[in-house]
Amino acid sequence: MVKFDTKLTFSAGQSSPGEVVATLRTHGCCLIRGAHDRSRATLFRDRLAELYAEMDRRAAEGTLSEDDLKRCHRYGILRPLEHDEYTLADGTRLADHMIDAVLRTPLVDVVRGLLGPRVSLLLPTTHTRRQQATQSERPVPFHQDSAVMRLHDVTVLNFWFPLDPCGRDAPSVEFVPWSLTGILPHGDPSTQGKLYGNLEISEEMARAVFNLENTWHPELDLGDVLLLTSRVVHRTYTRPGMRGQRRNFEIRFAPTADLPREQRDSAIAYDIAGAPTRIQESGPSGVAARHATASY
Ligand SMILES: O=C(O)CCC(=O)C(=O)O
Repeated sequence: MVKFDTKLTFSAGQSSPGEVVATLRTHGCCLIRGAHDRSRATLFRDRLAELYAEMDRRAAEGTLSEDDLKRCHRYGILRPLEHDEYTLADGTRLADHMIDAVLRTPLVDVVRGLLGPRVSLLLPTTHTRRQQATQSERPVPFHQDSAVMRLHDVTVLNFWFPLDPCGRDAPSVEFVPWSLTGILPHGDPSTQGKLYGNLEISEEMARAVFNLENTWHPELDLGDVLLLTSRVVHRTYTRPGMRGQRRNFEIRFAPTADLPREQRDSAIAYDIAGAPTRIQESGPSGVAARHATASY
């Protein structure tokens, strides 16, 4: 673990996009410290706390819609891109904060370097998440995002922003830090009935292929961002004795031209050759962007 910490950790402003992209190509994941405004992250986190409390209250009293129960509550997920009314006190939409955290910061250079100048923001897998050490639903098991999204031949880049300190007292993310070229067998029959059973790479399979002594699970704080590509094997990092909760948001981009028609039509396309601009003709907007596709 220690050797990966050095290799895979960058500091904002002290590393070139080229170095980050090269690391992603080899290892499928890395961490950039200090790449997200901490005070805005705190505001975002506090607003999320209210929204999660509201979702829990409505789930408990039985007034949450079937759709929200199925797609959000049991996964600990909220979808700000489907809710224009989710705003910070100053009126900023949570969705805009998430998008700007990548497209209006130097992180956009990494997107361009890895994916090219025409990219799409994938709505179904751009969301917030809550993991609590004590939650009743199990945490996310080993998987590859490519398999979950059924985008085996498309490179998707996920920016995962922690909004609580995590990795010591609260769950974080654990990686087998190698960029693979293929998709491992998944969908463990023994866990089919369980949450995430369809995407799970079994522990047995992971052990047969990798040395799991060498996973990477950095401790994270507000201001950090994890970057991961879609074939890297990863899961929620939990350990006995953890007591805390972690909120985060994650936002995913793919090269527009590589997306199959269906995903392209339900994504938001950007031209990032220069200053990022949204390509208006393509994709849904605001609350209209409602998706029935599988969550995870
Ligand atoms: O947030 C987590 O605990 C796991 C996230 C994950 O596996 C993913 O975003 O693909």
